[in-house]
Parts: sequence; structure tokens; C-alpha cells
Amino acid sequence: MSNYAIGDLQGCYRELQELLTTISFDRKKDVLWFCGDLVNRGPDSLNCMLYLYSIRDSCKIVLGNHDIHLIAVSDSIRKKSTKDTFGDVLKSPKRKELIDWLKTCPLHNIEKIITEDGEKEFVMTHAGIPHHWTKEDLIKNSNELSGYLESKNSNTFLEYVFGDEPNHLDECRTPEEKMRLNLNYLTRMRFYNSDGSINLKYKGKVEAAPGDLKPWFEHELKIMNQDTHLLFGHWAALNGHTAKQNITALDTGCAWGNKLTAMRLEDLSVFSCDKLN
Ligand SMILES: [Mn+2]
Repeated sequence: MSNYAIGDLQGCYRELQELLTTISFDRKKDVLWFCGDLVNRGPDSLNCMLYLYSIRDSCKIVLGNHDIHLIAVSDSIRKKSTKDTFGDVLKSPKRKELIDWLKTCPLHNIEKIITEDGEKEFVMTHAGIPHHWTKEDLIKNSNELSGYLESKNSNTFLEYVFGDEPNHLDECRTPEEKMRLNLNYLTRMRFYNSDGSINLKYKGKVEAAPGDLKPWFEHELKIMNQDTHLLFGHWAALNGHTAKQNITALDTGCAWGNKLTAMRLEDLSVFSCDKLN
């Protein structure tokens, strides 16, 4: 039995199947962790969702910004953009079932796993974890957001939760603003500005970042201790590199022509499948 953490799928269904063949995935024994952004930009969002739904008992999925955008478009809260490629999900007879299921997926997953190096606590979110959050903060804030997304009033939640502002904890004046910032921390964050606000504009490489931008994972993170291992996706420009032993970037940009990556958590072995033409 092994746990595999898999990077941003973004509709790359054929690459997922090839990767699962490479790792000899056995749904009766193995567990797949998905770091979110299951859909969009790539060609086969519907097939990805149908497949993951069919093996959902063998999966730990956290939601990414594209997944939440899909939910909001499906619920007529947001408009589909010309860049969105999840029309197949919206047109599917299974749409409601799939979207209802997506709403039950959390924004984080925490689990202790026995590795070759002893017991480690793996923590997965889509984009990252803000430096000032403890594990308890993560659980509380993430579960609060999921509670609204899963509730009958999810439309009200989706109406106020999109937007880039406020981008600093000190600028949150209402509970709604704080939840918007918390969702952005979990699903969209890459860099902090020097004043402690998050920068949601620059998406590129760390070495080419303008001015004083610093990746979230370069800050001293309250959640880390010696047995913690963070897993995240969302940031294809990192190409899997954080230069931190205990923080793994899983998004290797399959939808952008690069590759889909899986890491076996028990020994941190990395497997990948190049983008298929
Ligand atoms: Mn993302």
C-alpha cells in the first residue's frame, strides 16, 4: 500500500492514466492525493472528473482555484471565460452529481504516514499555507470555508469569495473579507510583498520575480516542525523545485506541455509522464 501525491491535473486525463500505469496503481490498496486544479486549461476535464469520482474512495482531493471557479460557473455565479476548457463538464448529464461531489472536497488534507525516515505528517493544500498559520489555524480556517461551500447557501458564499482584495490580514474589515483572503491563501497565493500582503499578479519564476517579492514557502512557517512535510501545486513555473527538503511543489505544468508528476510519500520517489500529443 502506497500514497502518491499528484500535481495539477487540469484535464490531462491520458497522462494521468499513463502515470497510474507507471506506478502500478491499485485502487484496492493505494491512495492518490490530488493537490487540486483537476480541471481546466487541458483537454479532458470531464474524463478526469468522471474517473476520479469513480475511484473517489481511493483519493484524497483538495480543491484548487480552477475547481472553485468551475463550481461558481456551474452555479451561475461567475461567467465562463474564453480560456476555460471545462465546457464538457457543464454539458454533461452528470454535471450536478460531479459538482455536488466537488463541493464536498476539502481545501486541505493532513495525515501521518510511516515513511522510510520515520513517521511524517503530510499537509496538502492547493497553493500554500500562510506563514502565520499554525496547524490549528489551517484546520479551522479551511473547514470554515468548506462548510460554506458544502452548505445549501453556497451561492451566497461564492458571490463574495472571489476577488484579489483585501490582500493583507490587517485590511480585513468583515468576516467575509477574511474568508476571501483565506481562500486566496489556500488556492491562489504564490508570493508575498515585503509588507506582508500577498501578490496575486506575478506567476512566473522565483529568480525573475520583480522587486521584493518572496515565495510564501521562503518565509518562516509556523506550521512546520521537523516531522512536517508540505505538499502543494498551483505554481507550474517552479517546475517542481522549492529547494526545501520538506516542502514539495507538485505542479509540473502538464497542461502547458511539460509533465504530470506523482510523488510516493513513503520514500519520496518521483514519477512522471510527459505531456502526450
Ligand atoms: Mn491553481
